[in-house]
Amino acid sequence: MNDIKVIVFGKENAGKSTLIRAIGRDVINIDKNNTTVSMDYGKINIGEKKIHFYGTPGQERFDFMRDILSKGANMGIIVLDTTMNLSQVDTDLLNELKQKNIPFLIFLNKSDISDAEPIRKKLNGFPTIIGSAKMGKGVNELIHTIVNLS
Ligand SMILES: Nc1nc2c(ncn2[C@@H]2O[C@H](COP(=O)(O)OP(=O)(O)OP(=O)(O)O)[C@@H](O)[C@H]2O)c(=O)[nH]1
Ligand SMILES: [Mg+2]
Repeated sequence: MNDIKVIVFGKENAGKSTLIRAIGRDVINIDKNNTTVSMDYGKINIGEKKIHFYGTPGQERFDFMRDILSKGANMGIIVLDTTMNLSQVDTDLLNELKQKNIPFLIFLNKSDISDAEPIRKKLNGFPTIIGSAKMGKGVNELIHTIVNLS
């Protein structure tokens, strides 16, 4: 498969839009007052592969957008804000992706200002990458893991 559709999930303010900006060059963020009101989109080409990233809005009122964007997804990324504890929204997301059989990675974001290890330990058994979308840390590892999984 040469076109890979990756959906970026996570709760409000986790850093989804920032992560997509860190991944690609031609990126669209549809934001209003610094929150995503529709979607983000970014694309990277690696060899023969085109990886399309669709960022979802974190606000609950946009639940419908997540369903629309998730159609035909090959992979998911769950962005977690490691300055906060795991929330119900996060565990619901994990369970939903497991149920839908969509392979996913968890990006433990904001590790520039927080110790991500405690959350990583709690997520024992899930594939995690510690990073910082803002600093561009962990982004290459994320891309390579996606390419290897696809
Ligand atoms: N310190 C730090 N701040 C970050 C990092 N990633 C994102 N942020 C900040 O977190 C805030 C929210 O980032 P966004 O990328 O807009 O978050 P989002 O998940 O797209 O938010 P919604 O679209 O509202 O769901 C912004 O102020 C970012 O600068 C990071 O790795 N480290
Ligand atoms: Mg956003």
